Amino acid sequence: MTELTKLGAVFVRCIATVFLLHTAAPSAEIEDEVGFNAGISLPLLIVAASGNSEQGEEVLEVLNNGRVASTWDRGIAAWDQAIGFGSCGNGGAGCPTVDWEWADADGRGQVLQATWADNGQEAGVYFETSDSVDLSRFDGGTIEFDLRTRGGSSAVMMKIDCVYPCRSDDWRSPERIGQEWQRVIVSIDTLVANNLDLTTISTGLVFWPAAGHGGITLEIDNVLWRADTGYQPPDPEPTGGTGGDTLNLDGLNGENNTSPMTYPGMVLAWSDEFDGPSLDGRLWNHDVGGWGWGNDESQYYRPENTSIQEGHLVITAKEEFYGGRDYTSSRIKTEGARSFTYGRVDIRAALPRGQGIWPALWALGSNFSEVGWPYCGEIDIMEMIGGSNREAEVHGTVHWNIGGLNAPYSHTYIGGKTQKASGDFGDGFNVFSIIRTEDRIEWRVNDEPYYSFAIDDSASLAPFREPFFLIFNVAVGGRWPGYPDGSTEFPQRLVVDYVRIFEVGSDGPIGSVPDDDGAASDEASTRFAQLTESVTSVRSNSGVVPGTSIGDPRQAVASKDVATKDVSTAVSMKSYDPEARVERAASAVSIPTLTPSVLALGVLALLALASQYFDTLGQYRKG
Ligand SMILES: [Ca+2]
Repeated sequence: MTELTKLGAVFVRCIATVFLLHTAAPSAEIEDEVGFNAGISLPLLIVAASGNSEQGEEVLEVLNNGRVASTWDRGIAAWDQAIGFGSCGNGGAGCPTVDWEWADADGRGQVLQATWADNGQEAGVYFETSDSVDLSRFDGGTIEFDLRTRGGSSAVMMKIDCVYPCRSDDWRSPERIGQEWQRVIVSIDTLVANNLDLTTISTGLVFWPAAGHGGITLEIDNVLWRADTGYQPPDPEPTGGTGGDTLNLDGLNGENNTSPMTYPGMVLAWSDEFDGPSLDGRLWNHDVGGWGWGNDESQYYRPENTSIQEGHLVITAKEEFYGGRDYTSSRIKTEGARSFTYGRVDIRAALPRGQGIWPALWALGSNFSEVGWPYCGEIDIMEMIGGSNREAEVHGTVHWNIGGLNAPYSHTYIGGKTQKASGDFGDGFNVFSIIRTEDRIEWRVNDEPYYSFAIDDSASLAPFREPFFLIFNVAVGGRWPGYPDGSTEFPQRLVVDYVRIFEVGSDGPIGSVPDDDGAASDEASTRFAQLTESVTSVRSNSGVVPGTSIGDPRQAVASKDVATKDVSTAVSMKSYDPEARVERAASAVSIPTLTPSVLALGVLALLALASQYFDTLGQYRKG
C-alpha cells in the first residue's frame, strides 16, 4: 500500500496560550483496499471545550443546540462499509455499523450521540446540503467541534466533501479523544492543501472513529466553520540569523568563514568542536546568578540556557523572569579545567543581535580566584553590543591593573574594533581570533588583523604573560550596551561552532604573528604608556580614586558611582566575585582626601588627557 504520511502539528491552547509541537505517527491502520486513503495527520488545534462561539466573527453553524443548521438541509446521514458504503438516514436505521440520536448532556443541552458497532467495518456520520455551497470566504479559517466519548477513548477521523468525487483527504486526530469534552480545531488551509475545493462544499463535516476503534459512542456538539480565527499554522521556515523561535543553522551564512586545523609552528593544544550530546563538563563549568555582574546587567545566568545543537554550542538569551531578573542567559568558562598562554585562539561563532544584547568571547587570567579583577588581566577576544546597527562592529580589548599586583586598585584598558564590510555579525559565522606572544596580542576576524597590543616588561602588563581561561556569555543589558527596548527580539542566540587553542610547537616560535603592522600600534602603545604614567600622576596628585579609567562610558559611570558612594558599582566590566569586588572598591574609596572639588579637578584633568589621547588615536576608542 502507499503510505501517505505528513508531519502534523498539534496546538493545544488552554487558558493561557501554550503551544505544543507534536509529531503525529503515520497511520497504517486504514487500508487502501477498503477504499480509504491512508491516514493523513493534518494540523489541528485541540482546546478545552468552550460553550458558544465568540461574537463578531463570521461563523457558519453545522450543528448546535440539538439541531443541524439550515445550510445542511439534508440533515444527518451516514455511509457504512457494511452496506458497500451505501448511505442511510433516520437515526442509522439502514446502517448496521452506526446509529445516532439526540442526547442530553450536562450543561449544554442536547448533543448528537452516535454509537458504532465493533464489527470491523467503518461508517461515517455527516451533515449534508442538497445544493453545494461556496464557502471560499472561510479560506484561512477553521472547522471546529466539541467531542467526547461515553466511555473509553478513540482516535477520530474527519473529512469535508465537495461535489463528488471531490473531497478532502481524511484527517486523523493524532491523539485519542477521551471522556472529557475537547474542542477540535482543524485548519481549512490544510484541508484545501489536501484536495478540498471550497467552492463546491457538500458536507459540513464527516466524522467517524479510526479503524480498529469501533465499539464506541461519540458525542459531538458545537460544530461550526469559522472565518479567520487568527490561527497561524507553524512557520516551517524560521527566519534567518540567530533569533527566531528555534535555532535555524541553515539560515546562518558565513559558511566560508572557517579556519584551518594547523598553523606553521603551532600545534593544536585543545579544542571543543561541540559535537557531543551535551556541554563537555570536563572542559566547561557555569557561572550562575543574577547580581548584575559588575555592569548592572539584567540577566540571570543559568545552565538551562546552554545547549549543544547540531554540533554547535548555543547560549540563548531569553525574556524570562527568573531569580528577580527579567531575562535569563548563560555564562560558561574553562576555569580550573583548561587554560592557554602563547599561541592562537580561533572561535567560529554567530552572534545574537538587538538593543541591550551583549555577547562576549573572552578570557581572564588563571590566577583570577587568587588575585581578583583586574589584577589577573582580562583579554576580550570578541565583544559586541547590539542595537542601533552596532552589530556590524566587534571589539577586542585588554584590561589590567595599573602597576600590577602590588599596586592599589587602578583598572584601565585599551582596545580596538573592526567593522564588517557588509551585513553584520548576527547574520552568520565568523572566526574571531587572538594570537598571543610574549610581547604582543593581536586580534583578527576571519584572519584579518585589526588591532595589536604590545606587552612590555612592566608590572602592569605582566599578567599578559600568564595563562588565561576562557569565558563565553551573552549579557542582557548593562551600562555599556544599554538595556533592551521594544525593538529587542527574544530569544537571541550566541552560536559557537568550535573553539580551538593552538600553542607554540617544538619547531620554533609562532610564525604567523607579524610585527610589521606597524607604526600605528607601536605608536599607540608608546602613547598609551605615556598616558598611563600621566594618569597615574594625576591620580596621585588629585586624590582621584583608583578605578577611574579613560574614554569608556562605563568607566565614567563607575567614577560617578564612587563619588556618590555607590561602592558596589565602583568596579566595572566583567568583575567577578562580588565580595572581592566590594573589598577592592572599598579600599579604593578609603582615600581620605577625596572631596567633590578635588574629584572634579581630577576628572577634568583626566578628560583633557583622554580627549587628547583619543583625538590622535580615535581608531582605538571603544564604545
Ligand atoms: Ca561544531
